[in-house]
Amino acid sequence: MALTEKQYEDIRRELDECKNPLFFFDDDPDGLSAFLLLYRYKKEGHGVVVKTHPKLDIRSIQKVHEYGPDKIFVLDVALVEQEFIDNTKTPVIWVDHHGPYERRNVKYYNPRIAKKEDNVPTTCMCYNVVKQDLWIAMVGCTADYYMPDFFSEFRKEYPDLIGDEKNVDDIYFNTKLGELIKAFSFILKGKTSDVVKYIKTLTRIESPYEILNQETARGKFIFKKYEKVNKMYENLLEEAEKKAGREKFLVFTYQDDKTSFTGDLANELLHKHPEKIIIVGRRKDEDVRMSIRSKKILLQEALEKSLAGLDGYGGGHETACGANVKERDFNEFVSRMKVHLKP
Ligand SMILES: [Mn+2]
Repeated sequence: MALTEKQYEDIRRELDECKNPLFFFDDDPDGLSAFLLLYRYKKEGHGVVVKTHPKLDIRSIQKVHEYGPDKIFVLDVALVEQEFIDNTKTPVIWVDHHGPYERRNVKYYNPRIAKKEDNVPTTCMCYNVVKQDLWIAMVGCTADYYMPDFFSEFRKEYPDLIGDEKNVDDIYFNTKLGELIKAFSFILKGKTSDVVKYIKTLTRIESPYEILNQETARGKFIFKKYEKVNKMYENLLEEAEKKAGREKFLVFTYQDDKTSFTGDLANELLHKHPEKIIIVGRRKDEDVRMSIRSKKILLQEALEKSLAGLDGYGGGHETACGANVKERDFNEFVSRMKVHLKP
């Protein structure tokens, strides 16, 4: 349920009662799917991917001026700075499943306010608002390892997309639906001007088969991008796999200025090595940007302790978080994590 029926109705009314909404959303499949669900229902407005991970701050005010919206929706973005809210006269509706944080003058829909350990994906909440595009809802939920209550409905309608798989982890990595998750993730990689074109195309796709079977020109457009990025991804995955040894930790870093695969890689490495703690880092400028994953071991306290006194930051969920440290501090950070997470 996550939010109450009344809250879903409120969000629906907010959507129905605006003319030109601006949607800010996180740059992962959950954020993208949440946006697609609301936008395809409303058929008006504009979407902007939030790359200033994981927060929406004053830098994005320029987008508000550019589009002149009458309502702002923020989807799956962990942090919205008070300064951002205070600097726009437009009402802000924030739907998310991180935090929660104390904010003024914003309509904040977050299941964790009522129940701290609730982690229902933003996509799932948006589906409860619009009740359409079941396949997009399933993509976003599965990408966040969440088994939604509409799963059996989905299986009935799209049996070939999930085969006989039952648990979310296997659906993610062994099925056609998993391929769609990667397509949703990979179209967000690369130059912003290109990303905008792929997102625009996705707002018009009518069925998952358009993409998977390349049935239309726009489906083909998405699929080609997926294939191209997937080649780079598979190469990195193969390299990372070589780092898996006896140790509890699997640590892999790579150098890249443009493309962040750390989240995707960490997820798949964890699927292949569920007993391990995964740290995947991308070296860029002087920083290492990391995705950290585990199946059951809680990471947040160790993360906080390991970052103490270092030039870095991090956060996220208990078994899936992100962190950023200076390259010179990386080894120290990893060895501290090993100490704090010693069984
Ligand atoms: Mn999310």
